[in-house]
Amino acid sequence: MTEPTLKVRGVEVYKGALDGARQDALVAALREVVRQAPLFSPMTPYGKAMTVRMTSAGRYGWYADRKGYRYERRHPDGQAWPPIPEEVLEIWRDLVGRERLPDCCLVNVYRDGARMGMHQDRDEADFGWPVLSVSLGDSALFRIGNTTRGGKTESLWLESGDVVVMGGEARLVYHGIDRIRPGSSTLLEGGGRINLTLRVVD
Ligand code: MD3
Ligand code: FE
Repeated sequence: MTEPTLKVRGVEVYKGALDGARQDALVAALREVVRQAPLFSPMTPYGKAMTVRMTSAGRYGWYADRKGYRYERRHPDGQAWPPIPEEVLEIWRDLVGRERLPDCCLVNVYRDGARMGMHQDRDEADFGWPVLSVSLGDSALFRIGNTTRGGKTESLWLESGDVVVMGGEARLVYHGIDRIRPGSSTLLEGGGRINLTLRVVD
């Protein structure tokens, strides 16, 4: 296991953790995930569609509609979620360990002005396990707040190939994506950003 490049409020950032070849391999594996489990725009409880498009791999997928946020065993089309690609699990084993593997790999796709408002990740049973995030494609302005809503925040740019681990004190901090910098990466044909978040669900 390697050392983080920087630590912001307990959030561990591994800059450039994935070289170009590994990023390309991830994109190819994710293309297959999206073929089996097409992207959709979850609805917020307020009845507005999220600007980020999503799908999942693993035993559970994250889902949202007017009834709320939750993990589901099946894609909204009815099929089980595809398995988490081996290339993705390898990143978790390197930085988190082999004791437990993630149950869910949420795939977030950001295109044309998509963003994600400040929120906590608290739909999981055990906050003792960290969340791991992988950034691919265009750079994103990531905002880190506090364990309660409001207060001062800190922002940092996440670039393609960066990996972030949120464990311990950082696991329940509010966070969000303010904006994407179009044209900042050539990884994805047609531009945009993909973020993977790996979570232990139950
Ligand atoms: C800090 N995704 O899917 S990843 C999410 O870039 C989510 O798509 C963002 O927030 C994205 O829930 C941010 C970085 C991240 C992920 C999970 C966290 C930061 C976190 C959980 C706890 C604290
Ligand atoms: Fe989150």
